[in-house]
Amino acid sequence: MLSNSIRSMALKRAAAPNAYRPLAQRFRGLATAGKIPDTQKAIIFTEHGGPLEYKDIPVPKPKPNELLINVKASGVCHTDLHAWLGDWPLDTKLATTGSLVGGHEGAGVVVDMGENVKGWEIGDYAGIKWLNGSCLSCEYCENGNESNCDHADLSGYTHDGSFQQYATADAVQAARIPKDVDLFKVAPILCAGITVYKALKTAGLKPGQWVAISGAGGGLGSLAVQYAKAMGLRVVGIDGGAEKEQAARKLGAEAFVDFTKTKDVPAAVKDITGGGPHGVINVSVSEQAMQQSLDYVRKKGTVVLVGLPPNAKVTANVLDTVVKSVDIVGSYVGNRADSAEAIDFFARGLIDYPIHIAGLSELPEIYKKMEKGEIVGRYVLDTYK
Ligand code: 8ID
Ligand code: ZN
Repeated sequence: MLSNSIRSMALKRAAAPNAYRPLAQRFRGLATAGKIPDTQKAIIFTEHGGPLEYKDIPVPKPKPNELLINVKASGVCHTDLHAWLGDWPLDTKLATTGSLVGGHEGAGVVVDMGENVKGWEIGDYAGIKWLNGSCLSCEYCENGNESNCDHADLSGYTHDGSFQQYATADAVQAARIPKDVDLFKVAPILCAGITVYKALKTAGLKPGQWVAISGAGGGLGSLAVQYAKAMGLRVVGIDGGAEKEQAARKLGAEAFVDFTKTKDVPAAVKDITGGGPHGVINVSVSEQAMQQSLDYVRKKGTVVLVGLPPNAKVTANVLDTVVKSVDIVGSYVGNRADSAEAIDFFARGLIDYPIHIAGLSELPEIYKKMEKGEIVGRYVLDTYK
């Protein structure tokens, strides 16, 4: 049962944030090119919303530009649930090959690489991010906006991802992970951390200003609270339920608004922040929550849209937007520099948040909990369980 296998490591490492290292990681981190098996365990599906099969599949071969990474740990992002359900109007790998391995928060060890790879060694720690690779020569890539590349290859979406023991990643985009960090705790940084770090930078806030994190108790939200705190911001968290409130406050939220109990969320947020937060990071999967953020943001403030509820729209009242002079912007993961910076915040011990470790085979149960909004923080899968 899932509940028996959860080992919540939340907030136990305050004094020595990266000292904890699972035993399993220490012993399994020794794979070398000579010992790569032909097959491996993976979670694979062949139709959207169809069976998530835990089974043996071939270990992929790296292309000339790719690393082969022995994945130890993979976070489970709500995007993986969207990919499995197929609820975005963007084709997944199912359209081309008929199967998909999800996952894009994979942390592991480099065990092999293609002949064109430079600057990586066997045994390095590497991360699989949402942006697996991009063309590197279009206008967007040239300007450091690789996630906007028309040819972006996406882990767990157009490229088999990290819900398997061995996964490939373009060596240029793969994240460099320092050797002294816990691979289970760093895994969620590879999407959730990078994304919220970039979103906070996009909001352009100054230390001492208020930021609202809408969806503060979830995977991205928990990390957003910690990054915001590390940046010297004052945080009001918005989410539902006592457990999420407790977690958000423990992570650094100065105030919390429970959307399940509060009749007028915008009024409550404005009241707490003395006229509205200077910035809003929308990481909920709720169109309504995003719409509300346009009401409560402070004059001259910035609303950042990050969460991706299917088919959602927000409507901006032109007069309000002009007279309040509000910025409404989208933010989509981050580039290589954002990734390195977000990992660096973590490696310096500034970021800690609740993770729950489960086995790879338990993914279907995790998706059920995620759909119901029951997860506080992030699930991280042990690919060897
Ligand atoms: O680059 C990007 N833009 C990017 C990157 C990664 C993820 C976008 N995402 C998207 C995901 O695809 C997903 O749509 O961000 C969204 C959130 O991902 P997540 O943090 O992995 O999901 P979660 O752990 O399920 O957390 C969502 C939280 O939102 C709360 C839930 O209670 C949960 O804690 N929430 C909901 I649903 N309705 C809310 C509301 N009305 C709400 N919180 C406040 N008000
Ligand atoms: Zn993600």
